[in-house]
Amino acid sequence: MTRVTLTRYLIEQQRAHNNIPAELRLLIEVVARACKSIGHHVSKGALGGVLGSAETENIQGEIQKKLDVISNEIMLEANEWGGHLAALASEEMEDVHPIPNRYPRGEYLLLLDPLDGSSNIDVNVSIGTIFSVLKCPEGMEPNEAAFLQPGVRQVAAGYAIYGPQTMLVLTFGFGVQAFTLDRETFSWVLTQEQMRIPPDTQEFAINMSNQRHWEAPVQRYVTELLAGRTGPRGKDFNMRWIASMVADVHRILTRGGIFMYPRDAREPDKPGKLRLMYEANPMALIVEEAGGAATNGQQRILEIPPEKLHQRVAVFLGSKNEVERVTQYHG
Ligand code: P6P
Repeated sequence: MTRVTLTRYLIEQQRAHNNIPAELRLLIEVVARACKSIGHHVSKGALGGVLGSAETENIQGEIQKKLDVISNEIMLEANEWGGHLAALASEEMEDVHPIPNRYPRGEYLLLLDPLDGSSNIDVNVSIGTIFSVLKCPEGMEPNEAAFLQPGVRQVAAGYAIYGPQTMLVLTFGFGVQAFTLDRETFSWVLTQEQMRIPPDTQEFAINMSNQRHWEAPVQRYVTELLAGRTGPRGKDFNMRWIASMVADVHRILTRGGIFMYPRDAREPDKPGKLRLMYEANPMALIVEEAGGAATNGQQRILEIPPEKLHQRVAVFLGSKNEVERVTQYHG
């Protein structure tokens, strides 16, 4: 079987569909190369002195892991000089990071969770990098306001997962492709052309320890799943919770399922834990492009008008019929 590398895939897609302009191709190749470098640092573990806390805090007031800081730095350095970006935003930085004046600026905006699932770094569980690409509005300065576009405006989205295999999953709005890192040639090789999520599932993902804090529709939905074959759903369900969104979403893309991180009563003024711009939106685009659904319990995540760069959102995503059911319960 001919091995199609990421570069060849992008060039052939542009030739066939004219949907990946040169600057966007450069952006994806630069981000994909940076993900290889992040994965390399992650895999060193204790040998690389990269485990543990950096003793610094991010915008969310969370203690940063050394690898959070390293991953963010790798992405900044990789994307500064190419002339494809107007600015970059990251979970690890409070403010938008404009491309320095010494470099040419392009028309794209890149949003990143450089290393998602940090609580899993020190215990060697899969983690990942999530990215979202928008276009900077014509004639607009690349400040925070330029980033505040709904998820439907994304021109590309993807993630890398650093697990037993290192994989890159991408969408440009024409289906979902997966690439596996060939560690001998250090190339991304196309291994899945059109990932699809089955509309039904028997597997759900939620942090059950928060059950007493959930709102009624989520209580009802999960209680029905737990009732199994003799309950209203008439079938048994299995549960998985990796606590790395990238790993949970990758499992759902691979074999179906529903992922939920609802708002809860612990912090009623917080709409959820996950971030809209660089976690929920990219994952929602990928899931919808694979035939799944993604809502905040009330509406499509991709249609939520952003108000703040780091705003949070409730997330229900995965197998279409399950997401529609739990969303209907919220109605
Ligand atoms: P909890 C990781 O910190 C993360 O942002 C997501 O990747 C993951 O789905 C979620 O938080 C896990 O949250 O509360 O179960 O630790």
